[in-house]
Amino acid sequence: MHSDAFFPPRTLLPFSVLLFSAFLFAAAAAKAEDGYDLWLRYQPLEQETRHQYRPQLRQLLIPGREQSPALNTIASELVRGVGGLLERAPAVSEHIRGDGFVLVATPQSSPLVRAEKLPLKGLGDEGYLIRSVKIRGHQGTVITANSERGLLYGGFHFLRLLQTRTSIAEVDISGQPRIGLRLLNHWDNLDRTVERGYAGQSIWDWWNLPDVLDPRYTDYARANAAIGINGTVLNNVNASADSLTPRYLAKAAALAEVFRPYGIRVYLSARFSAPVEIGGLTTADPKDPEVQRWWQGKADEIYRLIPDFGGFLVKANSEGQPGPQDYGRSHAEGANLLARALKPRGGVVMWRAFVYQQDNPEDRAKQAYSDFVPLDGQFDDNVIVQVKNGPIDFQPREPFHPMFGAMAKTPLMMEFQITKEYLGFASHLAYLGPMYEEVLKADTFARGAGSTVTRVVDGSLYGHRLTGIAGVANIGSDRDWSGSTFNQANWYVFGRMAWNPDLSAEEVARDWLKITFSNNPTLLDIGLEMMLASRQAVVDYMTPLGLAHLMATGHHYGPGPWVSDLARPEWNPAYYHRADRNGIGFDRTGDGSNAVAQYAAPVAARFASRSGVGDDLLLWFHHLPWDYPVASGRDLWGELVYRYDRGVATAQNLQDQWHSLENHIDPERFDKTARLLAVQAREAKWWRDASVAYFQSVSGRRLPAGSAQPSHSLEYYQQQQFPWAPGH
Ligand code: GCV
Repeated sequence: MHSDAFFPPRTLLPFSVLLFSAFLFAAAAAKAEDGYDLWLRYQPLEQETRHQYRPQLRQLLIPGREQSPALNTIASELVRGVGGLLERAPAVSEHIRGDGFVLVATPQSSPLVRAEKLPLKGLGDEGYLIRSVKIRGHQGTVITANSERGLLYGGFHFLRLLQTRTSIAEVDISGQPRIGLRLLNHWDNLDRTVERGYAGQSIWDWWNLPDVLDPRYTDYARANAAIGINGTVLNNVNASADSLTPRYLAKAAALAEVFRPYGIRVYLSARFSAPVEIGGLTTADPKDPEVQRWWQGKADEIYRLIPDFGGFLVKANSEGQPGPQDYGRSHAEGANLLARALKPRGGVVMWRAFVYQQDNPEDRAKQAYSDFVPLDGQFDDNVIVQVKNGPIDFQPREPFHPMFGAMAKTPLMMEFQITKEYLGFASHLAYLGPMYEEVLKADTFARGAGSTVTRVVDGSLYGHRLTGIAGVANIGSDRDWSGSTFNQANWYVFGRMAWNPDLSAEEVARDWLKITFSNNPTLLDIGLEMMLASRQAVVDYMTPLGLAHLMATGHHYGPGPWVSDLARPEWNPAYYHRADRNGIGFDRTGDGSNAVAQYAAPVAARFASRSGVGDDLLLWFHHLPWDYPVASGRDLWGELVYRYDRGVATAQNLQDQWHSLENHIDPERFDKTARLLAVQAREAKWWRDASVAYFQSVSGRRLPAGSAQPSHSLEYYQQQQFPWAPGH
């Protein structure tokens, strides 16, 4: 019996097939470590650990699996996982035969679980409970939940306990996501290019869908379900209206079918002008009744094909995309148009706040707030506004976006970038956990101390039920999915923090290292040090002290702080650093653009204070003379060069640290990572040298004693061209 309407029944594989596929998997996994298996490696644990676990994992009971794709999925994953980790799959049985059983069931699907009267009440639709129990005199473990989706997440958590070598002897764990929509955003185009993608082509083979279902689609769903991701926006926010044509909707529906048993819903980026481009209308004006009817018809068509369709993501009136302002309407009027079409079927609109206009002379960092905050209260209740973590654009370090906390009546969701557009593409090691943590823990002070960004995003600050977090995916058709082993950690930490934003970057990194490599203490210590140092290193060698957007034009590969001749002011790095003979930095205090005023008073006061803001964001908010004394005791120029040097030194150290781990890592992943770290060390030096050469030419200052001259002249760096850089 299966009680969860979320998973419609379909023909199931017999269990012998599951076992056989688990065997095949184990055999395949014993081969090369090419990174394909992500956090689902299920390689044998250390012998001693295997022996400890085995008596506790003799039998697996999953009543109702024959009728339910979701339960079948859970069963197959547990057999595969336990079988691989312990080198012995548990017997799948119908009855408890002794100690060491694992019973996976809802109270509805198992009278035994029902009789335990376990506290499931507050766990909602996705939560779960894992508890050691004694049933009919036998010792075992129950994984239970209110729904099959909860069982799925409980099953994956249980596997994680084993993968991280956590005792299951007296386990009592409950888990529940803090945020409702936990989504990946793919910036994937219909021709399989990926905007800001550095890991090969799009994994969506649009051309051959729906006929060809690449097994990768299933593995993608498994990997995401394992970390709690429950939705995916399939196509780029710079959307083609063709994604909404019947041909492409059939392709999206085929993917939705694969993802459904894993609790993952499909969403689409919608192009605002679609009614004109594919609907034959002469306008896309939200107030036009024909336009409204067109979107309603489109929503009906989608729901006929994808009954659990999640909704639309929209980039409107931003970077050349069409939007409601083309018709003199507001973002709220545009969002509500789509929201009303989706509302009857429970769909949502995620309306992006990433907007800035070329004819608007206002500081770019202020524009989204200025556009959106006055609209607070005007959005329908199935609209959530999606806000990037910082006010500019996924820079290595930005302050949190001032919209967080500023719109009490509107649910806001977080948009992080997992792909490293501005942090060294796929080749540099930059573990983004510390960046996500820094933003989520930032205190907006919107309702006094403790009004963290997390509390805006999880809805608790203003009591919103619609909550969400999105990560721009770093996934492509590369064998290792993300272009490098360490990039996988960014996908992983995004999912884990989306589920529980209170997790620390460090604990997630530790789990990831154990699961990805091994439990070896040296590996864990050094691996952790590397990961935790890596993002600050990138900040140091690219954009230290709160500088931003110094990357070369368009593709954003490498340094271009000298660029100042592009048509739109805010496309030029010079717009952001404002360096001249006298000083450097963007004055966003009351004497400058006054962007600080968009933050709550205590935050505004801190950011406006030269001594209070902290050196990490100093030049984001202040324009200062080169000889300004910073907290370290150095002058600003000295500190700038010091940080560039520090970044290069850390990048070099990452290489040495990695080499010290050679005996602990399989040759394939060791070698690829070593090569990428060499690229990073070389490029860190390039970044530092080019930037120092440029700022030296502007400031006319000498390098501090002990700091090396750049290897080449400024002209040399300025002449570098990269017309074929990926992802652009
Ligand atoms: C999808 C930045 C990126 C663009 C991206 C845009 C956005 O500007 O460089 O590639 O477009 O952000 O988030 O919409």
